[in-house]
Amino acid sequence: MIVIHSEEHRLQAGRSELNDGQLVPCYEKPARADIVRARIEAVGLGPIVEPTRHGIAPLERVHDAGYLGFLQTAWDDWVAEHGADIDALPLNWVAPGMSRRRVPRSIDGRLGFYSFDAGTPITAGTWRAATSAADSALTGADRLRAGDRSAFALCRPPGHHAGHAFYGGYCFLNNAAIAAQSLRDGGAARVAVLDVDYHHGNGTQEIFWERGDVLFVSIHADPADEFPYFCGHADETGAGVGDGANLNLTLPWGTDWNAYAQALAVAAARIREFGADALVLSLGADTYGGDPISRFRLVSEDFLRMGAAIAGIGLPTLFVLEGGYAVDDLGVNVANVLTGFEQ
Ligand code: Q9C
Ligand code: ZN
Repeated sequence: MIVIHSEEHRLQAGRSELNDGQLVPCYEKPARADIVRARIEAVGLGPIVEPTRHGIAPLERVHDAGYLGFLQTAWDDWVAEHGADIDALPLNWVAPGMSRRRVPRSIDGRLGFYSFDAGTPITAGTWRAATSAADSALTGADRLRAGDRSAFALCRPPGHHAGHAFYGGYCFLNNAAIAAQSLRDGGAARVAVLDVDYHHGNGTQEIFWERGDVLFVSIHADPADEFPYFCGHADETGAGVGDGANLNLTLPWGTDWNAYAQALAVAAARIREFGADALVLSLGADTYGGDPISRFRLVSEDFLRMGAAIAGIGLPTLFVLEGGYAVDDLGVNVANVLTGFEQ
């Protein structure tokens, strides 16, 4: 399968994130994409091509224009206030009952307004890296439209935690949602998004919450225990014409392949029943037992089985890279899903 990849991913290289009460080196770092690329080349998965630039219009199909404008200038505004030696991190958020009527003027106020965690630094290259990732996903969608059975957007920063007007969870632009919307706009009547990242894809859920034409299915750690904590529960099924087009399959800490495979079978059955024309696969490999911030127990061979199960859905499939922080094994785990799909 064709692999779409831009070197501009490395422009997102945050120094630190707030985790367990301290600033620690960012888990979401350029080495992640480098090791995936190296493994893709080693196994000869397919040609690696540059994304084509798609501009801002397909981003505005999914994200708020004010939010996109904020993201474009956030770093310059931060530097004007605080200098360039520190990454931009938010410190204040609204709690329920507090007003959100106005967008604050100061950069510190706006960072809090448009975010939901302190783990997602904005840096000098964030906007360029994030748009390169969206362009990779959009180029992959173009390939499906041209008739390819599959494509892989090897991109970072990831996207599935980013909503219509917010960033967080290392995500700024929702690459998978942007690609799914592009497939709809290109003529697919129904599109499914399956999210196998360890964390709930809260941004994708929010974007398609009231949509009956895009099915969102996510398999993830129970948000009662795990990030993003406030959504991803099984009783969240969508609203309006989208009621029933959102499926959350939650699993406990310690989940191994046996239990995971059962959830994957439920997800596959729901996607087949939905009658989608294409599948966007949010591919996080942080379900791996060796992941430093996650608590599932998949082993590397399980990712081959995961790929085979995804192939069994029988749809043209665009894989979009999300999380996975056990960097040394990330290349093998991600490539295993893709080779498992192709076999
Ligand atoms: N103590 C993705 O996988 N912080 N994002 C976790 C753990 C946020 C993960 C802190 C994790 C976000 C794309
Ligand atoms: Zn994740």
